[in-house]
Amino acid sequence: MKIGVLCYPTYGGSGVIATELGKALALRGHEIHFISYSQPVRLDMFSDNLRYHEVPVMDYPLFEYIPYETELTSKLVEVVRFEKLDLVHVHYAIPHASVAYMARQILISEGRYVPFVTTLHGTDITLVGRDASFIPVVTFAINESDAVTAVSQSLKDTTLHSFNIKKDIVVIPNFIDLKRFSKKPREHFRKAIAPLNERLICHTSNFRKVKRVQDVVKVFLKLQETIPSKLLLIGDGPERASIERECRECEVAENIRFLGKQDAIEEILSVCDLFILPSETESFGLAALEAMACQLPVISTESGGIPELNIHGVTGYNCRVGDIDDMVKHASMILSDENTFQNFRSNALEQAKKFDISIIAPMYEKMYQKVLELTINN
Ligand code: GMT
Repeated sequence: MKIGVLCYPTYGGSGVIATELGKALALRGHEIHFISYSQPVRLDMFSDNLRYHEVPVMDYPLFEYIPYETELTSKLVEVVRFEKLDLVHVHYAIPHASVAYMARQILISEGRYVPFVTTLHGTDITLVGRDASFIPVVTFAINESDAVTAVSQSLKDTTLHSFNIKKDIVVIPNFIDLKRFSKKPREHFRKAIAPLNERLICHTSNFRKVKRVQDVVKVFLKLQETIPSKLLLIGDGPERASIERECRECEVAENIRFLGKQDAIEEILSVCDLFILPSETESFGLAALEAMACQLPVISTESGGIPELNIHGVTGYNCRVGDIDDMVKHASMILSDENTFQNFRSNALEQAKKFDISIIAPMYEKMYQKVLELTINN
């Protein structure tokens, strides 16, 4: 199949999933065309089956706000025409679903129908999409999609609850490449960070408010009173500067490290002992899955789709949003007994295996085939 992919190219989970899926499908023989305003960060491998088309973004004095949607639509139409794409897969509804709809209409006027699949990722529904100003366009574009997927049952339920959706939504969970994300022997690295064999606590995110990174620090500060530990914070974003400033002023500042954006996250996860994800909302929690694949138990919240991934009492614990004491209590339960800790570690890996890309990529393939069959039969 020849598939066009619209996604955000940045470090966000939806861009990562879009790119990794595209790479996997290219390896399975499909021709994948990414269309975005800059090269997706995970598009790091060469293959004749992988192409990237940059959307030119015109800066003109009249445009106080750049008409990106119009430029993206034009680019998509151009790529479909020239590359003869069979289908378009859009990741993150805003604005990609309405862009794909517009492109489909333009192509219909030329006598060809190019179907599009919309994958809902989370904040396009839970935060941004529910804003009243977006509702008519998001609802229409979801309903007009040839197929719709959501990355968790929870996100599907929220979408059906928040919008007037007539289209069937299929749950296809996020995935991981276990060949890349696995615990690597990096003892020298661990010794350098934790010379006294302290426990290493870890968090990865885009440091947006919804991630509640300040809760990670609060949990760590309490936990380290009884369990010698260090905290590694990976990623960057709007909340980082203020949280980093506060951490510099605390007594154990030397035990908290801000590592910024990292490409080889699996190398860092490999030396850690526990992952904390205290998000306010989280449709899936891809960062937690990456950690679990590297054998880290997870302390997270019970919000959104997290409980579908992190099994309470088995791979970690899910606590109420903001319940620091409960998170500390459960983190201590996991870390203070070696047998318990090793059980949680192996349970985390077993659970992560269910989300291997080799299991999930064929689900998308099947969905594309179904959509194409319906298109031909209509
Ligand atoms: O986590 C973010 O804020 C980024 C956002 C995105 O779309 O890039 O992530 C969402 O999609 C990820 C991939 O499907 C999910 O793993 C995240 O749970 C989801 N984030 C939220 O729902 C807050």
